[in-house]
Amino acid sequence: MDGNQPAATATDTMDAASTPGANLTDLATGKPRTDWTLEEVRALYAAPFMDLLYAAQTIHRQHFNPNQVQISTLLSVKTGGCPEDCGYCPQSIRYEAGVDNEPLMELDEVLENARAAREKGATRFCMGAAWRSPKPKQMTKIVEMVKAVSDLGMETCATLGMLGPGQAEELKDAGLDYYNHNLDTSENYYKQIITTRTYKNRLDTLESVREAGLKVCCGGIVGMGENEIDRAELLHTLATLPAHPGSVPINQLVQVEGTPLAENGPFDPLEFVRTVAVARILMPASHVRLSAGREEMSDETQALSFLAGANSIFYGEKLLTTDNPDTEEDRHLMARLGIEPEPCQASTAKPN
Ligand code: SAM
Ligand code: DTB
Ligand code: SF4
Repeated sequence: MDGNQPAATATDTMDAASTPGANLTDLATGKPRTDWTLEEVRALYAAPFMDLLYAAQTIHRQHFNPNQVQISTLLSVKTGGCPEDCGYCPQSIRYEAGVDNEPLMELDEVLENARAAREKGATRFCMGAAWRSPKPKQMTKIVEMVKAVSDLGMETCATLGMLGPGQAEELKDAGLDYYNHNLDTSENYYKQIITTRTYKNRLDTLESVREAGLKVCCGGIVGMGENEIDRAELLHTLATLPAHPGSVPINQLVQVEGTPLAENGPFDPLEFVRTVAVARILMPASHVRLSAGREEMSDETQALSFLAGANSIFYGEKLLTTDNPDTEEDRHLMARLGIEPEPCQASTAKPN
């Protein structure tokens, strides 16, 4: 290329490409908007892979350092015995997935895990509980955990099931930064995966969380047998919430023996990357997390996902009950890609 010529822009390149059904030039502007139509989202899904990735990476660079990834660590503070029937979940009491019903973890053990995660470079600590929704007594203990982890100077996240308005405020007052509550899939396909709580229940919890002033972490799972329209509908719902979630976890189903979705079969890696790219274009300023399923993914799929705009991972050898890549392996991958951890965004940086 002539050194005096400006580099080709995404727009130039996309004009030259044939984009049947999709005018990427108009759609992929990088300006956050919450008025996406489903047709626009479907058009993005239908775009040629190269155009889509180029547009997603271009937008990613408008909002983020492309060589940084936010590092979160998960801890299951209450494992198993959950009364819900989520078809993907090994923690449901309805399935024989080899997960024992354990009591709520003691504060000391939670803090020990949080310190270890911080030591390894995690900046956000996410506490998960296998509950339909937390009870008042359980909330008291969770509030203690949130305060103590926040005092370590880490960002805090919790995922405890459905919340009412008072509960979201209680967590906010404790200093919680993020609440994770996923929509999981499209409203249509949802009914085939979960019967014990409705899509509306989930949207109501998200509203309570938002109104309490907590940041929202909300995404879904791919590879559950849904089709492309379901994935487009899920992303459309996420991108047309009153405000984009601050974090958008894209999970690939971890197929756990004993759960109804155990035999679902592999998910196309390029379709996974496409989902990440569409999420990045729709919610340009949100952290898009390459979440569950990395253990089953090749390094190349993960690298392509980062190129498509993923900029957050779960780091640590366990997710909640299933395996995540070894930290050594992840460090090696990040080094090969020249990716560094994003600095901590917690407002209280007072390590002790
Ligand atoms: N019980 C709470 C709830 O469901 O809201 C919080 C914990 S739950 C395990 C959090 C999320 O983990 C689920 O919404 C789902 O998106 C994800 N998840 C659970 N099992 C999974 C699996 N086998 N593969 C991928 N994601 C999974
Ligand atoms: C999210 O979207 N994925 C995480 C976190 N939020 C809580 C959970 C993944 C769970 C994978 C199955 C397991 O380890 O039990
Ligand atoms: Fe329970 Fe959450 Fe698992 Fe559903 S996803 S069974 S609510 S722990």
